Amino acid sequence: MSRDPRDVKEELIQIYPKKLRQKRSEQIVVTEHREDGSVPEIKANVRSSPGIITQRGCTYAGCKGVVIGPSRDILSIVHGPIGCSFYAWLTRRNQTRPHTLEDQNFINYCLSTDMQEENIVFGGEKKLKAAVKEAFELFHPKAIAIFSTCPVGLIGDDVHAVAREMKAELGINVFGFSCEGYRGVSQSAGHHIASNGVFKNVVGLNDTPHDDKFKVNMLGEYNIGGDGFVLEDLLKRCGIKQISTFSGNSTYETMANAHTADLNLVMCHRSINYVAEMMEKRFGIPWMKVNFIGADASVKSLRRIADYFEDADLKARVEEVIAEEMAVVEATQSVVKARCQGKTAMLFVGGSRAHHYQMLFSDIGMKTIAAGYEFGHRDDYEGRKVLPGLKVDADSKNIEELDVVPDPERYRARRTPEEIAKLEAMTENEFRGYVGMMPQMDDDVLVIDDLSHHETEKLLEIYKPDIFCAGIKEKFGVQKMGIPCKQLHSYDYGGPYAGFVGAVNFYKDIDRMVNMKIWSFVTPPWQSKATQQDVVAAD
Ligand code: CFM
Repeated sequence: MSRDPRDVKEELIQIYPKKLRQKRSEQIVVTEHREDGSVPEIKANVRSSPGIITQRGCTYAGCKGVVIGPSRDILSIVHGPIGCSFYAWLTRRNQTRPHTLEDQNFINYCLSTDMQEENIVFGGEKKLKAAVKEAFELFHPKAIAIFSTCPVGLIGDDVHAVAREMKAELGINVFGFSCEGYRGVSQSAGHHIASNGVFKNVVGLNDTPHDDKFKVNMLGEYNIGGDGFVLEDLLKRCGIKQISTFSGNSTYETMANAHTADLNLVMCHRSINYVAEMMEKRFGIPWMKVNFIGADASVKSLRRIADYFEDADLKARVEEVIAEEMAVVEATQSVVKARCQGKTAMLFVGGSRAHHYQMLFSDIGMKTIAAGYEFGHRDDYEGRKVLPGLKVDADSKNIEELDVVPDPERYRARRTPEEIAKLEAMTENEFRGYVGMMPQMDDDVLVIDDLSHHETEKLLEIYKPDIFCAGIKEKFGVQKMGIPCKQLHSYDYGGPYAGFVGAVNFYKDIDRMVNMKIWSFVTPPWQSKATQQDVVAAD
């Protein structure tokens, strides 16, 4: 593992044709902290090249699957061929918990217009209208969301016109998303489109006030494997009221009511920073980057929330909760750390977790030796300070930028500019800011955007890490190379991994994986001395 990462970089890309090699070379950097505080520039959020096996998903997946899907009582109808709906059906482990058995919960359903060739030729709007009406009669939801798949954009069906018509006719909220799979370079475009849609069509519609003293929204927490449940419980114990979550374990009404909170907590910056910014402009609610992945990170985040509210009782309660939780965490952490210290991990996932989960590994003494996002942007790698200098390319121009102005009745600046400046200084620029992945990494580590399958195999061959973190598409290829693969999207069957409870779960799961002897007992068939012919001869 003493190889110079710069040489490894060259080795990863040497097989590519010249033009692709040049492009990939800008998407792979070696970390360093420069004297002026900057980190190397990385090319990100650009198209994957044809012929490359990427980890990425499509824009529809980001809109329907990621941001809107986890909300349990917004009825989702996918306008498109049945496959688009079927393959997104219950594949993300976003959990939800209705309060009563009577409460609406549509998460288990798979609704699609099942477009056929005839609809592609003659248009699918009639079929969509019929589907919306049928769904309404069956389920009587408060809101119906319509998601466009690739063919919808190609043939020009106007899902927004259908949504408007149905809204007027049925008297419920119906809204559409132009989130065709090809609309952006990855699922990241879908996050933006979903954020715009939920902001335009839902947020601000429910003015029910709450007299709780400390009111927050949790943005970018999707309750994968029950993470959201852990955080809800944690905030509740601290005496903090969580008005809404975008969008794990959420309902339509909680999101409509989100503007009554006094602070937005941003967990996943990539998927939801749009909503945070728009809510600040329209309602005057500032946002703060938090990270509840990792025990130390959770402690820091809780203290920052308490600092924001500047309340002695809250601060005391937060410290009590931290002390209780850390006592439990430390017991497991020290045992696991002794067994995992010095082991190595690679993380290639999404647009957020490849950063956050490094904290959990460092809690148990493990080193991250390579990391990258599938679809992160430069600000997720280098920090939001690069935003003003970002060039908007043709693909990004495809996505609507909403012109948001203060709401004449609902805008209320929660903090003065002076208070905001003070908070920015207190939170190491993570109040209305995000420092990104690279500044928090060691020097001389490879950071790779949109990792390809070829590069994955090369990395594993060269570094032989103790664990590789990615998703289901990579898992079995990696494990066939004798390296355990932890899915950081679905958590395999595990989790929750958020907060203190989650940290303990993660330590134990990783300990089991990196210290498991099973791989050394298995001789894969291609390494076995017995050839196919021997087997046949023995028969
Ligand atoms: Fe945010 Fe996510 Fe992620 Fe994401 Fe995702 Fe996910 Fe992810 Mo899979 S919203 S960017 S689009 S933290 S589904 S819950 S695990 S790729 S790193």
